[in-house]
Amino acid sequence: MRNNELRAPAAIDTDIIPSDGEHVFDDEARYQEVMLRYHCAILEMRTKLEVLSRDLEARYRRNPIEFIETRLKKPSSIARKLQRFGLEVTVDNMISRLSDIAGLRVLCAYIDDIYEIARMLARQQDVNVITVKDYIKSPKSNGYRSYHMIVEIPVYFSDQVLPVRCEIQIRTIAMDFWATLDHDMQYKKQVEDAEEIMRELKECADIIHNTDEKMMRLRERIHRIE
Ligand code: 0O2
Repeated sequence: MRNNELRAPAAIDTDIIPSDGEHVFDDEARYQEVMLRYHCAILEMRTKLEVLSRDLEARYRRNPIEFIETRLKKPSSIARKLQRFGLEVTVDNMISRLSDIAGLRVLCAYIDDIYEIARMLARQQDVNVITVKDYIKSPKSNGYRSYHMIVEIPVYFSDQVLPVRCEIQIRTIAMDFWATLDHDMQYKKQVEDAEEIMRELKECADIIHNTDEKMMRLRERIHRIE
């Protein structure tokens, strides 16, 4: 039988709330409590996406969502971002200044699926779209492409309803393939041929985008055939 004293409350379940071994915030208990809100927002948002996916599959026998990945930002990464903004590392600053503590990544096969999913989410009454960054229409100079939405949703707890923000990144599988390698490159220090690698990465980003567009057009042609 389990001893009650050994049973960790849900709010400090390390399987849920990420930790990188050090206490970054003075008020650890409050940090844990707030992180649980973001965790719950991810659960709700993920369910919304899964409902869309099931519904579209049932109606049109086509599923625009291939995968959904979720993550809670690590404390060290939260601290780095707050410091980059010249802010003190506090739970209040984290809540008021960061919108990407709770993150969801939606991977689609085709570019038009990205916009369809984004439109369907934005239409939902309880989804308040705060900002949109369309790095597909306006890619970053390094070639990064993805559709980013910051949304706020109400999360229903036992004693209160709280609005919680999440960042949703929607991209094609091919864009994600590129972004993963680019992300690895960003964390490498002192790479000898960094400029050359970045030039080649940019080249690959453009090839990937052309292929994404071509695949979308081919799919339209194939599906037009009776
Ligand atoms: P991580 O480790 O993925 O969480 P803001 O959040 O509004 O203060 P920011 O950070 O410029 O400003 O927002 P933006 O542009 O929407 O980018 C947020 C996230 O998009 C990043 O999170 C990355 O996940 C991803 N991203 C943006 N630009 C690039 C890029 O050039 N390459 C790759 N691979 N990913 C990118 P974090 O917090 O930087 O990192």
